[in-house]
Amino acid sequence: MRARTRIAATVASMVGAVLLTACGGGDRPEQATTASEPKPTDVIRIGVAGPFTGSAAAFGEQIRMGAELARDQVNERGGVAGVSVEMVFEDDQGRDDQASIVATKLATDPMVSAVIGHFNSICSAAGKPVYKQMGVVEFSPGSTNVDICKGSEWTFRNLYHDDYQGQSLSRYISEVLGHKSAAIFYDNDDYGSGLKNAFVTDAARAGIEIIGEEAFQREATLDFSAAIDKFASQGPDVIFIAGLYNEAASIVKQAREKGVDTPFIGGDGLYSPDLIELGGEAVEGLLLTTPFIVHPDIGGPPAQSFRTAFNEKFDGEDPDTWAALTYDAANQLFDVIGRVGPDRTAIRDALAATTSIETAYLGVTGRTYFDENGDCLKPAYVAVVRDGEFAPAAEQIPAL
Ligand code: ABU
Repeated sequence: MRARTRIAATVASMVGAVLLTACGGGDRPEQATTASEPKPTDVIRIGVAGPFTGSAAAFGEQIRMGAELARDQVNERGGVAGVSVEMVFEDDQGRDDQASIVATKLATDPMVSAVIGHFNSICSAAGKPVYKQMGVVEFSPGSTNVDICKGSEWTFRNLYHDDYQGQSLSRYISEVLGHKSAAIFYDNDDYGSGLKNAFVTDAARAGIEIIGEEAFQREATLDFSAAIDKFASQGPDVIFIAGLYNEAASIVKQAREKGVDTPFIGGDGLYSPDLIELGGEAVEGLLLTTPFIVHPDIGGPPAQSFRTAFNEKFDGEDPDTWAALTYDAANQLFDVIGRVGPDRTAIRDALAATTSIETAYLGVTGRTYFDENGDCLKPAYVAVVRDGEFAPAAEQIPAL
């Protein structure tokens, strides 16, 4: 956890300052609708918060495109209950301090009905107290740290969490790949360390020996040669990376340049076309877990229509899983707002009431419904890099 105490204090002071200056004349913040701004019924405003710049900006770019496609499609259909949708994009840079600022900006805009975001777990965690205090839904299409939804009735996500992902990885490594030992690189933030811990816990049960762990700080270095040399001398059956694509591409490239041919497997933070662009030939054969695979062989007609529409809107570019999850989050919010209106509390209550497969929202990534924490009950898949693309692995995670 990075600077959590400092951030909590910052959030408290930022939100406090907003409330102090905002509440004098009534219940609504001071930035409430002015004559030049649309009234709440004129437009539905949704915030979208993600890493639009920084070392994880490839995720942000796909999130932006998934959100824009959903927005444009709903507006072409006449909007939500006849009201057009606009989106406000805020860049958290993949940093928790920036996420607190962005969350405050979005939550104190009374026109914002709900927020899609954040992507990085550290950012969702940093935004959570702000959204909770201001009473705005925070709907993450990417954060998987196990604690993200706990402690706030305003935070939801539409993908699995890392206890499940870590267990899925260890079961795949032991039961499908038949490996008995692993070395681990992990990003020392909420996502990387949480996923690593979940994996290590289940690896003990599965009989996988952990021969070494190497933490790294995102954006601090891209030189992993010392740890690669150490792991190479220890000879693990597999190397697991709990981090994001930028560092993962460097780790795998440097290992291959040193002649290390140990197989690599990663978590969903590696799932980006930029992993392949940066890693090139070195990442061929790499396996990873993911909440969804955007591929011609996966998903029914809704997934294929989404892919086609995305290709058409963005000059042939393919969506990744984060674009698909963002698209689903946006459309689920449109569905809810169409039923209960744009009121923040009504939206929260409607999402919280979506607790069964019968009432689930059916999107391109499957059915989204929530447990009592706002966590989503969706499966994990295994993708492999094959011929420069992500494809479903021949064997998937065995059923529990
Ligand atoms: N789950 C993908 C990486 C983003 C995060 O949870 O930090």
